[in-house]
Amino acid sequence: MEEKNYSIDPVTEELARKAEKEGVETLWDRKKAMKTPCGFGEQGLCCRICAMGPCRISPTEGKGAQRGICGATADVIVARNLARMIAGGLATHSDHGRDIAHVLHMASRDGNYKITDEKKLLNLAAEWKIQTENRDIYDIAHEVAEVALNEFGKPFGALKLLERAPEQRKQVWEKNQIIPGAIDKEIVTIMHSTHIGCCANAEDLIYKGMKGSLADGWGGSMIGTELSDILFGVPVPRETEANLGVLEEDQVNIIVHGHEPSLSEMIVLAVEDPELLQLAKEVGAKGINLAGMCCTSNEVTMRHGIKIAGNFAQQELAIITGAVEAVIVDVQCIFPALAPLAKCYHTKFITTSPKAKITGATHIEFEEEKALASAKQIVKEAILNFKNRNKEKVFIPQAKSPAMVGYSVEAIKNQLDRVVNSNIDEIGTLKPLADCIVSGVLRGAAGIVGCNNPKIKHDYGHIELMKELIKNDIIIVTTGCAAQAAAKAGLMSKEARKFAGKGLERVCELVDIPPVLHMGSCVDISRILLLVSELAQLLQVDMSALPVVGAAPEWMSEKAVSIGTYVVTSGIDTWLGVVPPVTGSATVVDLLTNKAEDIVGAKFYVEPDPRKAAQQMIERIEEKREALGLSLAEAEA
Ligand code: NFS
Ligand code: SF4
Repeated sequence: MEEKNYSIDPVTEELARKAEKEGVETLWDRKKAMKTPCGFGEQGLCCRICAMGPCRISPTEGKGAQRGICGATADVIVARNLARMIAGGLATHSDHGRDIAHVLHMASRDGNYKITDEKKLLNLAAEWKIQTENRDIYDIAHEVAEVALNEFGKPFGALKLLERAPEQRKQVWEKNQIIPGAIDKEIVTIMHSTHIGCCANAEDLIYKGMKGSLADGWGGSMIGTELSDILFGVPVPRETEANLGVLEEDQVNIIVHGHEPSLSEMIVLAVEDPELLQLAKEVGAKGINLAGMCCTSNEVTMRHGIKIAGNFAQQELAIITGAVEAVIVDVQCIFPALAPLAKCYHTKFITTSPKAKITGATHIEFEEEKALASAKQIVKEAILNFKNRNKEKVFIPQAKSPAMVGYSVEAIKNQLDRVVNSNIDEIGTLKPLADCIVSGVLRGAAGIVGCNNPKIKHDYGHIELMKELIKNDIIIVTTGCAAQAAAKAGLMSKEARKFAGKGLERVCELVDIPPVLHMGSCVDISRILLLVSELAQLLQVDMSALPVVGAAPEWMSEKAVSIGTYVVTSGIDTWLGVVPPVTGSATVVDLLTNKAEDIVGAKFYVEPDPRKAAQQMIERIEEKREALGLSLAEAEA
């Protein structure tokens, strides 16, 4: 059968061929059926905000409609659409953060949800000036949860976690009046301002977008990460395996897919339940094999080493193996296509969240009040489905890669301490990392994050970019589906050191890390913000001065738009591999890819070719080094 050429990952190619043979469709088939995308939509020039429209305008051609019926210009239409994308992403991450805060609020000594990291809880309580002395740890937890929940709707004041940014950065935000207040308020303000007949100033709309995005990165997402660590543990380095080859022929295979660890953590417990393991034996399986997809996978692999089945573009392929008893999902990044697809196999597609019911799926509501019982019921469904597996349809590709995961900021510090620090006063800081960057052994760091998008060959954008950068002694931190691409490609194994330049290779050996560090899910990009913020504070500069860059080579979601915006607004230049729908406005393009640098000290670059993007990133890193007066030449290795 012909090469599909959808992906650089042979497992993906193999399963795409199987799909074709079996007459089931995948995202790539639907992408083909889509033909040419709408030019108006692609440029951001279609407005559906009121019922006088939809208005599609073509100002660049000088003929046809130049403005919307209300008179909105291209600049306004494009900026409004972009601001709404940011609000969508901000809402999604933040609602995830809020859910976790509710779980912390219900945590109890004898309940399903417990405090796992007391130290992190106490630190956060101290940061938020919550009384801790002579108090029960669960009382403290509940108050921390209340304060976190207040961050969503408090009537006055700035978001608390912004305090963690370097002074210089806070001044930039203050000067531009983009310090966000309550998280929900920022979403509402964007929705209000983008209503028909409200804000009609592109620049101002972009500022609102930037402000809102900060409420994601330093607000909802950071709350999500902090409280998840308190509840489920701060990730530490551990081994895992990645790609669909992690499925097991003779076991009940369960995939958890989606985002919030509150569900997946309970599934992790449920698959270890002796009664359920016994039931699996009774139906003829050797055991229960749990694997993950998308960010839920990142959450449970970081904390338990649960195997990574694949990333966003592979979700259908998991079902197409014919070996998956159940795909259990909660929220976000779940293809509605999984429902009809699951019916072509024996797979049970189980939705669990009231926020994400999907027609054609089996809905078993996950009730947090009786979390473990709910999780067990869901796992039982999967086990009972084992007998329906059609052996003739089963094909599990053999390929999988070993990976080290679990690099929280705390874990990175520990790792550095273990090997590099001889000075007891410096234990628990990023000083050794800063030293490596200052001396030039490491030229800089890159955060490579985001999704898969069939506009880019699957995983190609991520892997090419990562390989180019590590070859040039730039250490990589990664999250989301980019991290899973790296794990599958072997870039998170110790052997990957051989792809690194001399300086990075040496650091990897000394510190015992791979050149590409898995920092978690997309909400965990807040970890990257804190890492960069701490580095900046160590070197006593603003975040924008550091030789640090960001990239989302295969991004697709509104969440990614919000992330890209808060990363830039935090002073980190960001490369996009997919063109955002803003090209219809020269003003907006100029703001994002040029003027933003004067405003927040960083800007967007758009470069679909990962090799070219890598070159640009390397140049930018060297520019920053020079501006800081750091060594230009390669350090003596
Ligand atoms: Ni992030 Fe996670 Fe993946 Fe993209 Fe979706 S799973 S929140 S949005 S596709 S990286
Ligand atoms: Fe058209 Fe203006 Fe209504 Fe948008 S808000 S649909 S541009 S009339």
